[in-house]
Amino acid sequence: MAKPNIVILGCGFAGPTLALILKQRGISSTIYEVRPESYTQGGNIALAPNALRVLDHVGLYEQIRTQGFNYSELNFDNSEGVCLGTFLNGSKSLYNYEAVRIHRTIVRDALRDKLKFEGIPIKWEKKYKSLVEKEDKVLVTFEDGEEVLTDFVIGTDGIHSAVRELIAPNTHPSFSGLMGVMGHVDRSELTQEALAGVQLPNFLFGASGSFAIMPSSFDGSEIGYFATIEAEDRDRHGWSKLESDKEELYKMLADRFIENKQTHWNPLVQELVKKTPKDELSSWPFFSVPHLDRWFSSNGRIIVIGDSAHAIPPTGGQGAAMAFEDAETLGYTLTRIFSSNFESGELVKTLSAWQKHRTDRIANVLAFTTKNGTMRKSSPHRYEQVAKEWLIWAMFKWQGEEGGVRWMYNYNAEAVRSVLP
Ligand SMILES: Cc1cc2nc3c(=O)[nH]c(=O)nc-3n(C[C@H](O)[C@H](O)[C@H](O)COP(=O)(O)OP(=O)(O)OC[C@H]3O[C@@H](n4cnc5c(N)ncnc54)[C@H](O)[C@@H]3O)c2cc1C
Ligand SMILES: *[C@@H]1O[C@H](CO)[C@@H](O)[C@H](O)[C@H]1NC(C)=O
Ligand SMILES: *[C@H]1O[C@H](CO)[C@@H](O)[C@H](O)[C@H]1NC(C)=O
Ligand SMILES: CC(=O)N[C@H]1CO[C@H](CO)[C@@H](O)[C@@H]1O
Repeated sequence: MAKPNIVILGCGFAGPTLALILKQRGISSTIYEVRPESYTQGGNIALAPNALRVLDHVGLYEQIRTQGFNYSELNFDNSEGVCLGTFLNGSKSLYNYEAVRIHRTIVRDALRDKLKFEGIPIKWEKKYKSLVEKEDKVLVTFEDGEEVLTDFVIGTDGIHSAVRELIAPNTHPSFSGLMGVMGHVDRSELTQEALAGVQLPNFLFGASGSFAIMPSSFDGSEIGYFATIEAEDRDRHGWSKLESDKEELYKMLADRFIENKQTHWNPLVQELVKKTPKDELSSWPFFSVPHLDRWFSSNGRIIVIGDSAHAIPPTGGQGAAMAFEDAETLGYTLTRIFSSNFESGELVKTLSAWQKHRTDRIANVLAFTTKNGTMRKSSPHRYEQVAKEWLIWAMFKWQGEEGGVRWMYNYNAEAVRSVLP
């Protein structure tokens, strides 16, 4: 077979990871990204042990480890700061990794630097106009007129994926009714009294929303937070307008976490909101993507992974992890497909085996994250709040600190090899 050639559309988390796994196995690819190289997106991201395992496999864990805040125990409190339980989000002894809270841009830049180091080309501000399947190839035409004939096109173009439209038309993402608002404050700005009231990192639940407080720098000097609140749906223009309207984002926080009649929030939450540099607030509406029966086109030459194939609600901190795992497993699958003894008639069967391996796992992760998602919503009645607190408490008593998530954090993408024909 001629030298394999793969086009990857999207340079977020899944795209670069796939390119690096392929490169380790001698398979070259090119990444095309619609945004300019200078575009940045703020906010922090939680990397669970299963996300870190993939980053380790592409040689980036050691570097990332020292640039984010590592921790094992996450505390759950009510709004007053009364502890309801603790949960192990990571653990060196159980899962081989602690959890890491880190700036999104650090992870993104580490991936991009590694691509450059490995000589993997990234072409910025490239939007495709059409993808046409031609027997065992795909012809990609870009808006600037460039044409590329390739063996595979992999759509890693995120939640509003255009590539998904070709595989499963009219599968538009829908707004879940919840959004996140994120900010951070320097630890030195906060009073000792407020800091003493809450054990960090902490996930606080109250009747007006939930508020996660997590240090986000290696030495813990930066205290980030992530508020989850209910919101009205908007169109894409409305969401990007809100993202740049920092006064409005601030007001959303202040109404719920400072001057809320329903809930009294402990001093740390109130101080964090009051002392946030407003221009650094960011927002994230939670969308879900309808279930796709197939992640690839009928002849198997166009494939989607990551947020374009599925969107995981943010409640379990697993969205990026699933994108990383998809990328690593697809890397091994394509390696198998390009191996010398591969029968080309087996392509769809091989991709189906890979997809089943992934969808089975994602179904389990979704079950975990959505059950917990309903807890994050605000509760209009006091008794519901009490029930919610009791529920969280009972869950910890029953399951213990480990919380029955060993299967989620100990996953190793190399396992896909044993299911491929
Ligand atoms: C603010 C925020 C906070 C988050 N926090 C967490 C968290 O704490 N933990 C967690 O696990 N997950 C979190 N997530 C989710 C996580 O970021 C996503 O699940 C993950 O980034 C998905 O990776 P991806 O590569 O599939 O898509 P993305 O990272 O979205 O990358 C898609 C890329 O494709 C590009 N693109 C789009 N269209 C095209 C096109 N037509 N052609 C070429 N390129 C295109 C985009 O510009 C983008 O660069 C968060 C998301 C957001 C927005
Ligand atoms: C976690 O952070 C501490 C410093 O806060 C550091 O001493 C330790 O080595 C880190 N552990 C890992 C696994 O990075
Ligand atoms: C830790 O657990 C909480 C609750 O399940 C979740 O929201 C958070 O994102 C998790 N963090 C990681 C790194 O998995
Ligand atoms: C039902 C379910 O999946 N519950 C999980 C919710 O989150 C807690 C802590 O994060 C876990 O311990 C539970 O297993």
